[in-house]
Amino acid sequence: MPEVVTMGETMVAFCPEQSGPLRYVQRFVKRIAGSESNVAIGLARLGHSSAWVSRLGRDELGEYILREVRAEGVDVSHVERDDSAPTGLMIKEIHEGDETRVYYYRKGSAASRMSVDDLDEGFLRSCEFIHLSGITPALSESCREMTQALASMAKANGVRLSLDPNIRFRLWSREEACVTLSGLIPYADVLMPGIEEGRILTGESDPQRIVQTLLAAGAKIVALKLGADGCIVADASQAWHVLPFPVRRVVDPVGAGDAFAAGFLAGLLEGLSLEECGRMANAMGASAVTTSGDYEGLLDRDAFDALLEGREAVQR
Ligand code: KDG
Repeated sequence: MPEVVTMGETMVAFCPEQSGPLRYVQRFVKRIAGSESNVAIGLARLGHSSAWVSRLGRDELGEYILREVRAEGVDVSHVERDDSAPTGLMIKEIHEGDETRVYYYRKGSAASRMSVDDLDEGFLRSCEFIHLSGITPALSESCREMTQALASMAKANGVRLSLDPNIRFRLWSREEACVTLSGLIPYADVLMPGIEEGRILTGESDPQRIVQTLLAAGAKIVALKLGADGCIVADASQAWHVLPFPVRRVVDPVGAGDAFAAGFLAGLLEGLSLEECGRMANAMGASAVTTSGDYEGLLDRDAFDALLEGREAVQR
């Protein structure tokens, strides 16, 4: 059985080969994009077993996603196919200074039709962690109900819940996000917000106060991502500011949060201290931003251990 099960939508992403308005772009690179499958892939790179649960259309794009995630060593045996709804799609547009805009074509997608009927309790109770992001409850009413039911199911079965708020304003309002995500925080054994999300969820601006407020709201462990400043990791009895791993050049920051989550969960699975989990998370986040694509830059275990130990990776 997988150690970690993640659940959420993965789309096909068309990424332009040139910058400027899409109307003038001729060529695109086809990739996959989905926060939860990124986390599952990150864990697999680090040698942990993971599964990704979702719905895809019974279409070629769905076939492509399934193939890619499976090829990364993730269990996709619980991905359902939908005969009457398509696989979600997103198209990126690159502007001056590498600013990226995203256009979603995911309303009514197969994944947005996930519901409590997609929760296979027998499968979900056998893992150590269930990882969710705040993207899933923002997809539809049935997805929102499903995430709440999943959080209760995890608690009832003694499975630890990991939650990345991943607030996407394209999908819901600040108010809707706050209400729904605040309802999930008491179920979170691990909560991994970015600093801006921490501000939104708590109304506080100081990082230490954000962490304390989220712990008081019921999260057991908080890992607050501070970008270039590393992270703060804390539980009821300890708090650490963990310094970042230096990055020479940021090529593509998308996916860094998912890599961070994979590193942190891997550390917990390996029984490491919170501080060491934060270090692993920072190192994974740093490796994700060095290449384009959400997860392509993630290191394999040998190279990752070499990075952690400050030595050169062996060239094979
Ligand atoms: O974390 C990165 C993913 O979230 C991204 O690849 C897909 O933006 C995305 C979304 O909203 O699902």
